[in-house]
Amino acid sequence: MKIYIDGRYYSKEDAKISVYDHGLLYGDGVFEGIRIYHGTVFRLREHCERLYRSANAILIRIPITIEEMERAVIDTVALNNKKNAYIRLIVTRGVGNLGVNPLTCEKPSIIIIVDDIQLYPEEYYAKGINIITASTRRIASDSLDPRIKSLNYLNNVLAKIEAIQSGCLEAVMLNQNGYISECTGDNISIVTDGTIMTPASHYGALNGITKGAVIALAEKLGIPCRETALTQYDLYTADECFLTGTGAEIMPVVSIDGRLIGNGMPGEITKRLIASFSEEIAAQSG
Ligand code: PXG
Repeated sequence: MKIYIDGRYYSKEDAKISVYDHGLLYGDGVFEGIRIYHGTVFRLREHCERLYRSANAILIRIPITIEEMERAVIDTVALNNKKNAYIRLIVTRGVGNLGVNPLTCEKPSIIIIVDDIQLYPEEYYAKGINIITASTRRIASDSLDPRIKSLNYLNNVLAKIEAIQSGCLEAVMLNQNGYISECTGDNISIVTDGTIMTPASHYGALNGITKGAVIALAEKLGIPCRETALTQYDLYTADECFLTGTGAEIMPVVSIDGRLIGNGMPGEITKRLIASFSEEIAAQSG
């Protein structure tokens, strides 16, 4: 395995960063998770654009251009010779003093890891998962906008622990006003009366690239789709529910807080989207 750090490649054993890096000391940095399908990087430009937007929002100036970043990702993928894998692209604030002040950090560091990923066991894609609502609220947008994909995942980690302690694989989080935002590592959507509905990102959700891909697919398939405000009642009374994310792809949800969604089986529209999504992946890579 070859890991990229600031323009050089290291083996997994030698890929190390300073303990003075503010990414470690303060979670001060941004990242992306990207998929490689059949040797092609999925939606690389979109991921890089989101990375640069996240960095800009927290005043990190990435020391290479977006084109150079794309090239670095593609080169690292080629060097690792993996056809189906996951890319973790990280930009940290860099090495500084002990002390929050980011101005002591001279240069942001760029790290690219290419490795395998499986977020959910395979059998759940056919039968769906149960989720709970976490009591941990999504961090408020005026504290740290959830559209920034930062290295600060503690809020999500706490909600994930709630999910696991309840025997679930994922938890949905509400925002400060009680509206549905997203899950700990996935966006959430429902289907009611044939319409797909998903919280708009200003309700406290990451602007998910998989969610965007699914909305585009829905349009192609002629399925109405709306980004809107959703409450727990909307989830409980939905005909179908599914999660979207780079790691998860499209995962059916069959119960929420003990309420069955639809008949407790993955819904028809969800299944159509899963089928179209895998066709799209096959087509873009073919
Ligand atoms: N919300 C959050 C909080 C996420 O972290 C998504 C939504 C889905 O966004 P994309 O753009 O991926 O469709 C994410 C993405 C992991 C892992 O290691 C998490 C994600 C992606 C890949 C791996 O848990 N989350």
